[in-house]
Amino acid sequence: MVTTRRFFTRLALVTGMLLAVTAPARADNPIVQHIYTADPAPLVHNGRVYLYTGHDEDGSTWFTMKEWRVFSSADMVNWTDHGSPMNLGTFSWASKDAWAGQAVQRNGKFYWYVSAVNRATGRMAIGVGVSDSPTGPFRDALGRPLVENGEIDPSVMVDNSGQAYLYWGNPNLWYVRLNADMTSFSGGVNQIPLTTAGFGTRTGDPNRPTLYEEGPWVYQRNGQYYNVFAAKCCSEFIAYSTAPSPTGPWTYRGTVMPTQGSAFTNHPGIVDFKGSSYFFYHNGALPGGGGFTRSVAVERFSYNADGTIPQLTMSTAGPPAADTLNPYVRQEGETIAWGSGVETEVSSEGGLNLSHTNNGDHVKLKNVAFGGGAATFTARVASTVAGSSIEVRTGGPTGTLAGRCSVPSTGAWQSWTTVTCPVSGLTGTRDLYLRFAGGSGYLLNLNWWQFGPTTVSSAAVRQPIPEDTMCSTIQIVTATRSSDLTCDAS
Ligand code: FUB
Repeated sequence: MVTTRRFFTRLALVTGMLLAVTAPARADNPIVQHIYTADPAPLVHNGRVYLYTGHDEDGSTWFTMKEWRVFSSADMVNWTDHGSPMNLGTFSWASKDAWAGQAVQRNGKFYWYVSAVNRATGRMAIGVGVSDSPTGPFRDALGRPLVENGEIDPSVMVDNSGQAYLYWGNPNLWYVRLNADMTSFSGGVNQIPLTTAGFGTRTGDPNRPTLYEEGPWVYQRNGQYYNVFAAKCCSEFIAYSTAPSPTGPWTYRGTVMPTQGSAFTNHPGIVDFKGSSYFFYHNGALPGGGGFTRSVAVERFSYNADGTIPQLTMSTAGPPAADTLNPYVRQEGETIAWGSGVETEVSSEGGLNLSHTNNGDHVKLKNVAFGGGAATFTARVASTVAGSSIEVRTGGPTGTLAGRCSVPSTGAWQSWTTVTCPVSGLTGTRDLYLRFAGGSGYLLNLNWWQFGPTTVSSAAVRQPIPEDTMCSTIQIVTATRSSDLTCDAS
């Protein structure tokens, strides 16, 4: 994957897509740049949005999907990669096609309903993974499909009465009433009548008289039920219907997002978070992107006063930040608003780390709240080369230099050390760029980073300074200006 992804990045550079690759300052949508993602399913839990996606393989010429991925954010702009906590191997019965799904929390557990081919029947089935954590790992809750009728795209909803429903389908639309255990259902498999009043009128395909195609996203809001779905094929657009009950009758309400974005599918997901509503979708906006190499993106929106959804347009800017990022607590290297050239991989220290950095690659972090000012930058790094560094910049990837941390060779890509360097000019709330510099080839891995404030607050003092930091605790605590600090790993 890494090799092919890098190929696309380098190919873009030489084939005239220079602008798209090197002008990230104005583009923060799609959400994830280091892999292709599809079929977004957001879930709000404990002050974060967890984003469950599929993963289109690089260079795909079909929906070649082997795993599902999880990302999360507390501000809708900086997204942390949690890797792949569920894949086809999680389901012993599944042979291929790790397609769309949705996760929900209940009973203190997280249930992730997904589509995959049942090896025994060769048909698409719906499986359910379960975990104690929103980021997994997930295990097969049943050891067999929950339900199977050859159709796809499960959407799960627990309504205000506590009744859970699972909807899915292409070309039809189905639902079951889930039992409280979330892994069984009662009342059989029910078909929702696809009427033109309920789901709009499609022309040109006598077998598909309504606009409903696939990808239902069903939820309850202010006593009304919404079914937002991929409409018409192909290319798809996003439409929606509403109903007074979870089982209908449905009334077609129109377009949420017209056909846009160079992928012939689209797939909706909607949540409310920190006072705003957000619409997730996918497109083919990344270099090398298209119908089978898709990327998840997001827009902020407001419901109209009558509860209808306004028509939305894909953007490269994405939503404004819903919160600030605190640089004085440890932040993961794989937390990214926009990454250029970088990858992520599983870290020997747990979670993921940022990886495969070349000279000039960078990550952007948005809306970082430096407040009165930062004095130091500390990073947990690994490298097999000498002479690389992390440049701390503002205003752009080659903007104002606030500091530079030298990174030594640690002997192996997963042998970690901590480096600290002085920084200056970092005050207020601003976007931050971590740029990787050095010779040729891969430079360094970054597991986490953290700034130290100029004025040490009680909160900052409580943050432990790692033992192998080259700055001593006393140096940091007594420094009032960044120039007081000379400690560095070099
Ligand atoms: O990602 C595979 C399939 O493409 C999904 O299941 C559909 O919704 C469409 O997005």
